[in-house]
Amino acid sequence: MRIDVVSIFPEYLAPLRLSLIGRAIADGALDLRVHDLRDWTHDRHRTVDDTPYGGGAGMVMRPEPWGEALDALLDAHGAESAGTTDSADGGAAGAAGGAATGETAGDRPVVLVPSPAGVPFTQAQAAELAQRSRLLFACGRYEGIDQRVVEEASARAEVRMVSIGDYVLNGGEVATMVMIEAIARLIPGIIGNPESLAEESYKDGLLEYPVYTKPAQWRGREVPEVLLSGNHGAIARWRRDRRLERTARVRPDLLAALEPELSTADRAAL
Ligand code: 6GU
Repeated sequence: MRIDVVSIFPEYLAPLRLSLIGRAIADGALDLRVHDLRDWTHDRHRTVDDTPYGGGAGMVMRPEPWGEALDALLDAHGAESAGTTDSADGGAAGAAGGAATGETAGDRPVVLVPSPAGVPFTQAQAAELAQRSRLLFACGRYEGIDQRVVEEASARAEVRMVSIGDYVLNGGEVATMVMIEAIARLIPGIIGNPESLAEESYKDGLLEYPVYTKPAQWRGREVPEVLLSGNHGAIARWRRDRRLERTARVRPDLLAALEPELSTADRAAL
């Protein structure tokens, strides 16, 4: 998979090169290219914003640099020569990534525009995006990017405004990191243990059960006895009950959605 990120703070994305995602990038499984929006400006001050038409507080991102960035990154021929901040490895990794990901007409690039005004980003969306060959994150400041950019990009890509939660961030960069981490770990071969993907919260709409490790006694606190019993059926039932109980307590909205599918044993736990 190839992921482009366009931002006026490209350094913000540096932590993505650490840990599991960092290894995926180093291994060539993920081709991450971070670009500075100002590379597509032409004035002396590298201006990217201006005051909003119609008045109001704050600034709005001007459409021209965004238009040029999308031209360079979404156009098949312009992509390799675009102003990447990762020029050391970007070109070579990109050529390999494009061939390996086998981009087709039925797999249009997805342009994600992080915004508190977007549709909520979910695990289901992360799983769907992990199947794509090309993603582009357009990080704007929260007052937003001129809406015509979204309209124009829609001709060449699937454009989605996405929010990571009901709070306001200063810009799209941190939200982009959240989404890239959620998506990248679902790309086959990227996470170490596929079983930990299968078991985790949200996959089936329930939150995860509490976990314990050695020592069996710590500061006078015991590990729940059933976990030491070796009775796999009892352990599975205990874990499911804890998941139900926890979901009911902290996320009643999630539990309500599952209510019709619960078994008699599930209902007994609540
Ligand atoms: Cl995706 N962007 C910004 N700027 N703020 C947010 C957000 C995104 N999601 C929640 N708040």
